[in-house]
Amino acid sequence: MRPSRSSRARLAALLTGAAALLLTLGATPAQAADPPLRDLAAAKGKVMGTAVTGSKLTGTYGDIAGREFNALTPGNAMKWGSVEPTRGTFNWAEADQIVAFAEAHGQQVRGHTLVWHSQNPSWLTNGSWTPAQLGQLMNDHIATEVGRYKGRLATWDVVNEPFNEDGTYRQTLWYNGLGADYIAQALTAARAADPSAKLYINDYNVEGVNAKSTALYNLVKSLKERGVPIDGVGLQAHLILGQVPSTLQQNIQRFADLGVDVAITELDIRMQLPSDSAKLTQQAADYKAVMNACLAVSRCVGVTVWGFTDSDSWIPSTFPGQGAATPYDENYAPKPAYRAIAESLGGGTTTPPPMDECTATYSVTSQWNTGFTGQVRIACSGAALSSWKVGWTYGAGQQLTQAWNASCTQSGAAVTCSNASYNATVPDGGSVTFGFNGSWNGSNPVPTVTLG
Ligand code: G2I
Repeated sequence: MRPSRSSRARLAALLTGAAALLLTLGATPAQAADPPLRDLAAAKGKVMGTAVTGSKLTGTYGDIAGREFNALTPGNAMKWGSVEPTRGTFNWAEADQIVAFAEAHGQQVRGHTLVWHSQNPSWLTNGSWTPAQLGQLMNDHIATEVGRYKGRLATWDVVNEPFNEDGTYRQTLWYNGLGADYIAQALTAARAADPSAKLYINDYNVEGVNAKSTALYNLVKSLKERGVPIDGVGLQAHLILGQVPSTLQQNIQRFADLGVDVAITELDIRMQLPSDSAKLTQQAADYKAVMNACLAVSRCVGVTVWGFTDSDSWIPSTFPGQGAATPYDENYAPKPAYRAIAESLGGGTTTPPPMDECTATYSVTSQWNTGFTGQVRIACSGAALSSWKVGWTYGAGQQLTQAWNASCTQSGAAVTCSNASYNATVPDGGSVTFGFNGSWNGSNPVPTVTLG
């Protein structure tokens, strides 16, 4: 995602007389509100993502997932055991739902994960396969799943967790059957199935410089030398309170220097329960340290949290007695960690979170020789719209050629877009996104958008 600029249009006209009176009386102080994390991140050209559970994407959970994040990772929905529980019988429902939600909210999707030792269907793990059969199964799985979402997913975690802690290869179904080259084969198959997706290897305990991350480093180096398609490494970052590795930024940098992107893919920071204010303060500092390490390296594309709320975290069931690992508590109240993330992204200076406004955010989603695709997202929080109109002025001669989900006209440099008949309403906590193609020449700066 390219940087975007957000313009906040306070829709005073939407306030009822009573609410306006309250504001004047100061009972509900009008405060400048911080933009959501996704706008702060987009302005820095970074991804701020979250893992999600498809069945929960309604109500407050859906509102926050759509409002605060510009990327989603299905927490479980795309794993082999989820999509093909019985050989040849596919269940794409949750994965499709998450991709549709992301597209409706102008979010990237990180596909997770194709080749792993865990959460595989029992027909696969209990089967007895020759190496040729196993290779075929892996290739077919990748072709089917990556092919299904071709052109729609930004990224795939192609191979997950290939290493032991000492840097040797993990003895998995794949390694035992195909040897270490299963990794190159999987990446090659994924590239063939979707040439536009960024292909990653993802692992945990590889955040600092250590034996495991060095093994990953050596693998990526050799894959690059061999010309195997590898675009990035995912550092999961399932961290323990107070234990952000001091070599995190150095480690990110050494991968970047190999010519690959780096993403923090599964950040959470767990603590012994119950939480208290000292622990939450430490956690905020830890979140900020991770954000800052990524922000300091241009090839670190961004950070994804492994669940944004403590009510949707894998920690308590896996580490009994531990939890509170995410930026929102179980009741969706932002914790100090949320504020720390916002601050690291240049926000977090005001309180409380957005209460009475709708905002329009312009971003360029892809760009080539003379053309580009862009989108505008209109999001409301504490307010709502029954129709909308946005405008901007192009500063470098850009010319719209086509728009969808809005009717747009351009006169000289001035563009005006208004809602289509079917997306006039932007509910409180909801958003509408429309897209367009345009041409550009020389430069393609992001204009300031006005709403209202
Ligand atoms: O284990 C934490 C993460 C480590 N890196 C790879 C990730 O894919 C992994 O995610 C977790 C999910 O967050 C959990 O939700 O992977 C776990 C499995 O290794 C997931 O747990 C499983 C439970 O084990 C199942 O009992 C449950 O049916 O979640 C399933 C769906 O809720």
